[in-house]
Amino acid sequence: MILPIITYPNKQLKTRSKEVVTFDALLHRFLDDMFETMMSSNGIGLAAIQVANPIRALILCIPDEEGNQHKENILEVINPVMHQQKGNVLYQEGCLSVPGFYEDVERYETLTLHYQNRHGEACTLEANELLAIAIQHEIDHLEGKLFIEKLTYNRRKKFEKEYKKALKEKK
Ligand code: QAP
Ligand code: CO
Repeated sequence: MILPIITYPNKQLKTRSKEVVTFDALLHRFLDDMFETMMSSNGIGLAAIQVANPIRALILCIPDEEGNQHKENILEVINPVMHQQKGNVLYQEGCLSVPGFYEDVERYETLTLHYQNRHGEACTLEANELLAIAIQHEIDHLEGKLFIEKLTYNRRKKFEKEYKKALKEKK
């Protein structure tokens, strides 16, 4: 089932999501719905709060060199904690909850992630490149943060102006 995606400036996106404690069929169905929703919107990452569920769950499906996404490459991340963040990179980010806007954001280059999978099993992952960037972007969602909050004052002003204009034109 494709779920509606909440977009900025919806205040729900500011929610701090809660730990997942029950790894049951309901969670599995929800993760499946998140995947369908993300793929139908051409996303590479989605946090649960973006579909109005404030739980610490996110999914990622990083494209291959040709830009194709494969269901086997889906990463389901529950209750993540980042460790050993190193280096810095700039990457032009976007977000399904901020449609049509892309801007450079600084992130750590590499990190180690501790998380649980859909069965509640403890997992560890070493991430770099786009995966490391996507993990940080999605974990920010769990804290109620959007990438636009990391922009400089002037770029944020540019964003607000452009986004408001785009919203008006949609109506
Ligand atoms: C987060 O973002 C991310 O504006 C995932 O019109 C971003 O999937 C991780 C999207 C950058 C790493 C690097 C955005 C689709 C998708 C849009 C997305 C749009 C259509 C964003
Ligand atoms: Co996002």
